[in-house]
Amino acid sequence: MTCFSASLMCADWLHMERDLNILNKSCQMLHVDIMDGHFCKSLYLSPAFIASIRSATDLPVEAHLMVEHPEDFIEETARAGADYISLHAETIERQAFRLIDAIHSMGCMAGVVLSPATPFSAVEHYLDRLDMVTVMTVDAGFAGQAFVPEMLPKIRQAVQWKQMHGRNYFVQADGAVNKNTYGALAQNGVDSYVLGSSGLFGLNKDLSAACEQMKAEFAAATQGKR
Ligand code: S6P
Ligand code: MG
Repeated sequence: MTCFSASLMCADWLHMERDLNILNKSCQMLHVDIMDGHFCKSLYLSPAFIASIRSATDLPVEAHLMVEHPEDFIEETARAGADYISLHAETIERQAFRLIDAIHSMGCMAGVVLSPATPFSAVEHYLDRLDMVTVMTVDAGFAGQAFVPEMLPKIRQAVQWKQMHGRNYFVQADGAVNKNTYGALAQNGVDSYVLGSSGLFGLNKDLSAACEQMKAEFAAATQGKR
C-alpha cells in the first residue's frame, strides 16, 4: 500500500487546523521533523507540536528525531501522541537495542533513519526489530535541497532485505520527493513518501488543489513502476 506522509515543517503553521482537515483526506501519515540545532543546524518542530495537532487528526503521526541525544526525548514524544518514533542510525550506535525497546514499551512503532552518507549495513543487526526504515534522500536539516540519486541502491537494499527475511517494515524516502523522483523511488520499492515543499506544499497556495496535483503527478510518474 502506498503511503503519502505530509511533512508538517513545510506546512502553513498559521492555518494548521484548516490544513490538517485537508491532509486528513489525502494523506495516510503525518511527518513531524524534530531538530535540536545540534544534530543538524536547524531548529524545527517538537513533541509539544505533536500534542497540539493530535486532536485534529486520526492519521498516524511519525516523529523524525534529528537530535543528538534521542534517548532524552523518546518518552516525551510518545506521551505527546506520536505513533511512530524514528531515530537516526548515527545517533543510536551504542544503544540501538535499548532505545528501540524503549519505543516499543511506550506503545509506539519504531523506525530508523539513515542519513545519505550512512551505509545500509549500519542498521542490519537491528532491522528485525523495526517497523519503518527511512532512507534520507537529502542531508538532514532543510527543505528545498536537491535529491541524492546515489540513495536509490540503498532503498533497494532495504526492500530486498525485508523480502529475503520475510519482514514487514515500511520503507520510506525523505527528501526531495516529488514528480521528478517518484518514478525511481517507486521502481526501487518505496512504500512511504514524505512530501514536503517540492512534492506538496509548494505546488499551490490552495492545499486542496496541491493535494490533487500531487496525486495526479504521482500517478503519472509511477504508472507501471510499482
Ligand atoms: C529534512 C526533513 C524532511 C523535509 C523534507 C522537505 O531534514 O527531514 O522531512 O521536511 O525533505 O521536503 P522537500 O521537498 O523540500 O525536500
Ligand atoms: Mg524528515
